Amino acid sequence: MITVNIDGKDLQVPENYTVLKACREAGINIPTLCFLEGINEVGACRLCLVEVEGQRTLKASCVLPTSEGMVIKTNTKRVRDARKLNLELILSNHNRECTTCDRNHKCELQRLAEELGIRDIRFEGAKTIRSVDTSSPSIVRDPTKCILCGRCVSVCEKVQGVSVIGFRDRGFDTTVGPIFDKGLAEVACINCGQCVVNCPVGALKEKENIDLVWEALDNPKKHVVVQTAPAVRAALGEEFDFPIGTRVTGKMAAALRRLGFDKVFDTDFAADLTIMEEGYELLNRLKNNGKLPMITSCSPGWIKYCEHYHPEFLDNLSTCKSPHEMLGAVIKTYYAEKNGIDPKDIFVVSIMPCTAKKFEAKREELSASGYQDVDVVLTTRELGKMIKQAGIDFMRLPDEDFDEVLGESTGASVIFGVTGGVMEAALRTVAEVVTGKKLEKIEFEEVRGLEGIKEAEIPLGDINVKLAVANSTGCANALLEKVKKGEAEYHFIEIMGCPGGCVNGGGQPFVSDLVRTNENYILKRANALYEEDEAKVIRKSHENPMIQKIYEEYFGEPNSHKAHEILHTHYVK
Ligand code: HC1
Ligand code: SF4
Repeated sequence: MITVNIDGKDLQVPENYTVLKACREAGINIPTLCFLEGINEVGACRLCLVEVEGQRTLKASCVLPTSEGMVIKTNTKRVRDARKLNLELILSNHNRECTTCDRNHKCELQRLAEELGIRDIRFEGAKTIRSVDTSSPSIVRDPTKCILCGRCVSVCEKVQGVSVIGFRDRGFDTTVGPIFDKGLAEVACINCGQCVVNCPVGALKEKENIDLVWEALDNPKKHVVVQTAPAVRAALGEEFDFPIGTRVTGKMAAALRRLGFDKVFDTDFAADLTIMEEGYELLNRLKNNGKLPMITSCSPGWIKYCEHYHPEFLDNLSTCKSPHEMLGAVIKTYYAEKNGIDPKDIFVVSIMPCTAKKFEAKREELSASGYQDVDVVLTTRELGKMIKQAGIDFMRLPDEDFDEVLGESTGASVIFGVTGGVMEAALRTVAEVVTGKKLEKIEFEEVRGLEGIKEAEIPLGDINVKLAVANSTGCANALLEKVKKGEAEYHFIEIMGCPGGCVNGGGQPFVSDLVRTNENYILKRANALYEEDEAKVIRKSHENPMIQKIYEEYFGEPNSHKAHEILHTHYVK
């Protein structure tokens, strides 16, 4: 530990701390725009300036290491003026249409302009003119709002291992985007949206599809069915100022009913169905020398990453469709037949924490009934907007349940939304199927936690099953490289495209860098899902009575011919 003096007070900090980290620990909110801990520490925005005794110039605190006896001043006139000047310079080349911006009230630039007391911009001049990139099915990029902080570039490269966006041109003409001015759809972007949730301003957002849903709801000929992903319930409350980690499952169901959906179903039901199909697929592969390791296939960002960057592993992917696609397919086949509704008149809306699901829903191969399994995907953020547009007072809604039959789910399915959850849910079922005995403990702590890669070995009958779990495509890459080189061997791997799993998906509510400093928002959302699991009476997928019913009435058994036709898919090399 070393001692530094910040604004007249001594503070003990570990030797590897930056001045920014030390100041924040001292309870001082230094403004930052480009800073993302461990990901983008570049000192580009020059807002975190501080005065250091003995130094002539002001220093960017985010890249300045602390040293013994350092004397730091964070609130002098010189510091305040310099920060204000730098912010004005950023604002002078920014499209300041705040009232119509997607990030109005959720913008880190807007908040800092207010906090630093900006009233005039002294340097109005020419602005960088670039067109908005709407080529992607998932993400819209507006360079007129970009402040060149580099957060998206670093996340795409360092966390996701994708690197399809970077700095282009020089000086005043510098912009961020794919090379040669290409659109995002023209490069190997995996649509994960991690660039979006890490953008401090409105330069990146999801492709909004709210109007398509209002149109369907207003069309009396359409039977409009909605489903919600596990992770949405752990974060939707943030859009309505609930503390991070508040579970709003019941209010969400109530809000969806008031928006006018004919049925409110739960993707969790299909997560249970996935466990049945994927669990038996794993057992088949283990028994019959099938392709191993088997790798989960729920995360469309990960699937696209695999198709582009690791096609040699495509045969390792489970052939299961992702749960929301399974549910869409079940709605337009089983549910349509049972209720005498023509699938062409059914409109399925999925509420997802994910931007890649927008791309996934458009994949032609996902159309078991002859029509797309899912018609429109909205993100958690978009659902928040719809609820506000409808004037629903979310805070005061009662808790309601999902609709029967496709709304019934278990604790196993809800943890799909956090890294390790699919693996744990699968183990709860596979272990009981293999041994024929009830598990004494159904929690598999080995696969819990937010580390990028987790490994475990679990005895299942005669074999010790070797497992690995990776979250973020960057970690998936590291894991797969080890497998390729023969340095590691597994039977079953879970991969989720986003760090932490779906709770931190590209469609989830924005969490500013400042809030992240004080709260582990990913862990809080994850814990909300574990709490919901614990609160459930039934916590294993194969014990879901509605899952048993759908096999009895329709699919026969897991991996049957019919199940394959409706619930499984293939991949593009
Ligand atoms: Fe996910 Fe999934 S868990 S992929 O993370 O398998 O998006 O939440 O809906 O489909 O169930 C996302 C979440 C989600 C699917 C399920
Ligand atoms: Fe990179 Fe993901 Fe953004 Fe595409 S969506 S640019 S892959 S971070």
